[in-house]
Amino acid sequence: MTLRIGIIGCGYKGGDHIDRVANQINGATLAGVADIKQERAEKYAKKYGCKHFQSGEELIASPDIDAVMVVTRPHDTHVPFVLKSLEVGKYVFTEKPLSTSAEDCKRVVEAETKIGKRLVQVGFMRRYDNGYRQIKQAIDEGTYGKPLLLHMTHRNETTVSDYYDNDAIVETAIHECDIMHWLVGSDYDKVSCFIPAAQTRYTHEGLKDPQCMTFDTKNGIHGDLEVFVNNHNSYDINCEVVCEEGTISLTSPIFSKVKTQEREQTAIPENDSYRFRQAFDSEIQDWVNGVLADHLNPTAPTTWDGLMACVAADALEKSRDNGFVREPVVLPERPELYKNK
Ligand code: ISE
Repeated sequence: MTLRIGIIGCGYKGGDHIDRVANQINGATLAGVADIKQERAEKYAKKYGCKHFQSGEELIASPDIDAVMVVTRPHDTHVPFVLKSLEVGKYVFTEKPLSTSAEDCKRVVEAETKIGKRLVQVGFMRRYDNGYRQIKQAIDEGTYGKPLLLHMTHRNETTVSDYYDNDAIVETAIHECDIMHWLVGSDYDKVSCFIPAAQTRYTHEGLKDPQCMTFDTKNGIHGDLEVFVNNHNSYDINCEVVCEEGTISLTSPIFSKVKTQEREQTAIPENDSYRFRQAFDSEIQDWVNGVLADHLNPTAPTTWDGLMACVAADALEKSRDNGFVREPVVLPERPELYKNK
């Protein structure tokens, strides 16, 4: 069987996934697209000879679509499409964040728990990145002793103009909210967000840039994170894990280097599509394989992971607004469906 995928959202990330599904993924075909801006959907429908649906709801309800991908903006449009897909019993992949608030994510947890089967995968693609995977393996196997500290930086070259303070947390730091607890295998105890006085001149009134965050897990590991989204140099993602007997760090994919005029140069990626291409390809292939097997990979990011990240993000926002105190991260009880992963 070839899985007929429908994609809602044809913007920057949507376009990337559309090209991926149409050209890259085994066992699937791009069957339809929808976007609130009709001309964007029309463009891709023409490019790939697939159906153009007038709305996301129409795409989800169509008998020509087996499984749905939600890649819309703003991010609080994800949950309604995810819930609609669950209503008609279709598998759905949604880009991160699952939503912009934990309350909203809980509605998906409830709906999926009622069905009693995992139908949702959340787009925390970093879990599929070969670098993060090597780090996780070393931590799990205790190769360098136990992990003590994580130093993380999340830097973007520039942002879109409608990107504000909360986006630095719920759109950007949400990746670290997910990856750190996954790497060290422990839920968060407390998090904090601090705004340093020195701010880049390239930001605007609604966006503090850079921002500094901390994460402390229940098993006592401390992480610090710099979010700097107008760094005016490159897409620069770093993660260094300090263990008892060694440190492990991510490197960017580098395929060549230049030596010239007594200097050695390597390129740094300019955006996430390039930096995490291997991770994006692997996550979508994993989702497709899961849907075709009628059983999502138990290690793929779940609705619960989407909720956990949003609970941490909510606590970060609270800390930022309440004088940078360390805020507790309080999770509801984990339903059976999301245990033993
Ligand atoms: C974007 O939505 C992403 O997911 C990128 O990975 C992140 O670096 C960027 O800050 C976000 O805006």
